[in-house]
Amino acid sequence: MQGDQSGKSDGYEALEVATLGARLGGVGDVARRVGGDPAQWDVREVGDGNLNLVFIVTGETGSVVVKQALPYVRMVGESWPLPLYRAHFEYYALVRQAKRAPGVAPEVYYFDKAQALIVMEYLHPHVILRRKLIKGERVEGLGKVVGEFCARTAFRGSELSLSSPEKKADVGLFSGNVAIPAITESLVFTDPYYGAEMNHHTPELAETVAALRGNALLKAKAQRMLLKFTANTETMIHGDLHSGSIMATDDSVRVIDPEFSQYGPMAFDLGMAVANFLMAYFSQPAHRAPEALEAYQAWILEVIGECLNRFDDEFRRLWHTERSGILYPRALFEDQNQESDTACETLLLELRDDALAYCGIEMHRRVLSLAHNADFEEIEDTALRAKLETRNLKMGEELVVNPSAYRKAHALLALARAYHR
Ligand code: SR1
Ligand code: MG
Repeated sequence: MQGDQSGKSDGYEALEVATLGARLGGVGDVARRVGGDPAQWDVREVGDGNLNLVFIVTGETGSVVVKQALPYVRMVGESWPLPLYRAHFEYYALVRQAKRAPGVAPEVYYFDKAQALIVMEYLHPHVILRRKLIKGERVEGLGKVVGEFCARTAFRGSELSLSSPEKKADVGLFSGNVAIPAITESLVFTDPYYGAEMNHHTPELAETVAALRGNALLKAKAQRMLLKFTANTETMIHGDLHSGSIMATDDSVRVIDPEFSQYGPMAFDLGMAVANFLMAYFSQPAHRAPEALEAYQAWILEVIGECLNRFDDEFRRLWHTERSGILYPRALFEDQNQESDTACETLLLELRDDALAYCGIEMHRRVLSLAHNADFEEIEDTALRAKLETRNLKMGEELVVNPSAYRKAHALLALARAYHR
């Protein structure tokens, strides 16, 4: 039910630490998980993202996370209203991810549409991956889990797997989410490439930025990728798969926060994840002692290689075992005694090119547009920050303009090493 333009429904009220126990203590699913007297629950607001309220609630039996949308963009304030309905889509996405890539997204315990709130699994002792990458901590299986997550959600949310009516119905459902894709359309694809109002960048980057924005081919290519992003409803994407949307321990990886989910290009999530690994790579000289730098950067590159290879391997596996939709049907290939591997490999190459182009665009927007990332932003020495950001911007430019030159993971990793040097 939508009451006004912000999608604010009648009775919506933002949660507060002091009122959360009273408001959710009567909800059976929540009360059972947390346990004890709701008046005694320990409630902490921990939201450090750009948009929402996030609480960790602990009682006698356990802990849950409560995430509630605000009717505006938290990082900007009430001057930028944002519909509460985005919480519905995050809920729908979490439910679908649980089916399509089991065990990776947090389990949902309770959803209240009018209050735009989701109560979900408390991931512990997981921390935001970006913090671990800045600290120089390794995560076993990182590339594997992220690569497989991207492949499974891409494949199983598409008409390679879903029936045509089911897929169309879901695309119809998600098409109600207009405000969130609009953020990505401008902040990610367009704003980096001109002096948009909310942009900011490290002052020492002025010349590099002018050169980048003077590259008409780059801008045309970024807009071509935007056209694919807006027009391709290939699969349900996470939509914001950066290292702040991944939580990890030293050997467990979980993907959170799919509020930017929409039906979009199959390669988008993979490209965004790789971009964020590359930004972690380029920012390392500011975070590591020289003696630890080389080994840690080498590990990040291994993660990228693993992520790309796992995506392809898992996609191939699903192609051969779960291809039950209208696309590339067995009737055309296997049933005619013809192999379909060539078709699969051709598609994978197209996806790799798209992923690398999206990757380059994400590398640009995190340095030039509104929402920067801590990997670079926490570097206080702005001259050093600009030097490292320049490497990142230039590699991003090469990827957007010429992605097919880096289809092989080793070529991509060599490019990163070259820009680092
Ligand atoms: C106004 S929202 C800015 C950014 O935060 C989210 O995490 C997305 O990355 C979005 O682009
Ligand atoms: Mg987020």
